[in-house]
Amino acid sequence: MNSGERLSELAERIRSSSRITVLTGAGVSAASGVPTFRGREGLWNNFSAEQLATAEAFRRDPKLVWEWYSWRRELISRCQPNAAHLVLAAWSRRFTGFTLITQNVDGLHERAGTQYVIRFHGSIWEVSCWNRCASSPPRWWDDSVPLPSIPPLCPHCGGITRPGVVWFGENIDPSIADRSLKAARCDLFLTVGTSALVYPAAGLTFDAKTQGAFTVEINPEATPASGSVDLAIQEPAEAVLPKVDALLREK
Ligand code: BV8
Ligand code: ZN
Repeated sequence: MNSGERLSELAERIRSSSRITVLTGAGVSAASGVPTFRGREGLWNNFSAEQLATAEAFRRDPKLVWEWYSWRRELISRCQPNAAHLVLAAWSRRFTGFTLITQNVDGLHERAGTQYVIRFHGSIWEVSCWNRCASSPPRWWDDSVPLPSIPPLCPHCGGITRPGVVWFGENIDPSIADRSLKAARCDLFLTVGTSALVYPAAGLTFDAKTQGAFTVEINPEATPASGSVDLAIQEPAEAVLPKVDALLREK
């Protein structure tokens, strides 16, 4: 199948599906200028995941880890949602039975107006008390740029806060994991802009397939999921999604 045929196939599948679930990764924010994790300019290239995105790293050097998150927050605050975010947001409003699960913590899907985003790995715009002090909520919104101090302090106990994200070696919030597994029971599952390396998020595509969904991957590079999905579209999300949306509007 050529590219045009692949896009038409995807449009046809969307038309005939009553439950559509989309899983996104850093690639969907690449066109907005948010560095991916493993690309050439990937975030991890300068740092290793083990160095920074783990509770052990934070325990060892909270200032270093917060300097990395603060740098990302400032960068993301200057980025805008791109065409891929905007099409997915329109679909979240137009289609009933539509669920968007994102691994991204940048908040761009929400800023694009997407309804009911499942934030699988939390949000860079939320924090929680590192001491989990009794008077603080489990997590709270803090989008201050720049941060008032590094590390920022918990207003309830004066201790330090941590970013409201899921680190390597930490469990996914059980209710989020449960909602995501339920959402994988769908007619059409789209995985967009993820290297399909990080579990359990990457497992959702295979869960969807084993439960009978037609699975589609949108990613300019091949990934460990490419050989298993029913349709692989090896093009950038910000090019593919508007074209598919245009096809949907034709009929
Ligand atoms: C868990 C939040 C149970 C933070 C992230 C050993 C010890 C401990 C754990 C493990 C272990 N071995 C394996 C594990 C499990 C581990 C894991 O999977 N590790 C991997 C590296 C092997 N997972 C976990 O630890 C998870 N928890 O398993 O709990 C447990 C408990 C205790 C002990 C064991 C298990 C928690 C993982 C969550 C980590 N947090 N982020 C933060 O953001 O700072 S993960 C981080 O990477 C991102 O959130 C993202 O979700 C994830 C994957 O990255 P991608 O989004 O896919 O981005 P990437 O750069 O990789 O790829 C971008 C893609 O886009 C590319 O393919 C590119 O081609 C494409 N692209 C580029 N441009 C475009 C494009 N596509 C479309 N259009 C474009 N224009
Ligand atoms: Zn506190």
